[in-house]
Amino acid sequence: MSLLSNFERYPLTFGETHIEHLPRLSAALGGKVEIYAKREDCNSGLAMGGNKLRKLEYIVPDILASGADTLVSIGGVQSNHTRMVAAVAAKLGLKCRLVQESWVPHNDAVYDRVGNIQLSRLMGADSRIVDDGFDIGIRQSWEEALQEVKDAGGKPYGIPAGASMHKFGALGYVAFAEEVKKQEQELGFEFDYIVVCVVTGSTQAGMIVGFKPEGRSSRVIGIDASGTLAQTRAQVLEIAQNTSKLIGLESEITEEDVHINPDYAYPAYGIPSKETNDAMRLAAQTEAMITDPVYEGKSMQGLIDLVNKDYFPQGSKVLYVHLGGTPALNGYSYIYRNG
Ligand code: 5PA
Repeated sequence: MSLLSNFERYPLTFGETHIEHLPRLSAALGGKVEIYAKREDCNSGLAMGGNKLRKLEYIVPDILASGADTLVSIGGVQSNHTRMVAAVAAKLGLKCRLVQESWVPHNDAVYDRVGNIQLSRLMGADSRIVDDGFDIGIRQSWEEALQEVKDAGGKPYGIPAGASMHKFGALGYVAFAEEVKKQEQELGFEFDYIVVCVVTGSTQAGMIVGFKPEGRSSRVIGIDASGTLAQTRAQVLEIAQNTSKLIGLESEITEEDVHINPDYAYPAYGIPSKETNDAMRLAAQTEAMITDPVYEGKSMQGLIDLVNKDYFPQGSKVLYVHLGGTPALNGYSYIYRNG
């Protein structure tokens, strides 16, 4: 029986996402492991989809029950999450107020006009840029935006950064783990490791909870892209523990269930290193799989480096989870002007 049978889900995605074998990338890394990708980046027709829609599917019933007329959320200028909140607002016929903080010290001339923020504006969101720097926690600018909506006579519904510190924020990735287990039965094998990017935490936290009954939580390798490891780790643990209580899981989530590798977040959140860019090029040139410089490029870099370092035993089957995020590439056009 599903761990989530007591929770309502409002469908925003196409359904199960594809698991794709990546033979050319596996061969380019020496054929030591078999790499597969679960394509969360292709999960919906809503504004190019991505991981946030899986999370929001379990939040929408609460939004509808609240009677709110305005969704209020927060992220960086090129936030994928705020794009997805704008998409859900458009789809439900609600208003949307977005706080876009200046999380990334990046100066591409059109950074605040293309990619995610452009799509959010196109979907009618009231998107306002503020000066505050990077922080994954609950933010004052978000609380002020909620108050502004109230002062103007509206009824806001707040969704924190990455939907992570929302009580239902991790349920979507508990469902993801259940989906992987079902697909493993169809494929006839189990993945030895799952590699996933982590920043605000509810994606990995949901997976940790979903794989806990089989004792597989620590096989979910989070690749940190936040550059603030202690805060991200603490947030993942807190979300996983709260979610496991919420769904009534018997065994408790502990530190040992949380595996996060901090080695690839340099030089800073939102800024790719040379190795990030090389990893993005390799995935693009072997498998036509496009990753972004903020999130998936860093987890791809981590995957590649861990294979090169023989972290995974020979013959392992490794599932790379592609969480979306490619629209942000447009904000980094100078870096990739020659490919
Ligand atoms: C994001 C997050 P978590 O925040 O759930 O840990 O997920 C990390 C992540 N990949 C991985 C992509 C494409 C992401 O967009 N994005 C945030 C955003 O504002 O877009 C929440 C930071």
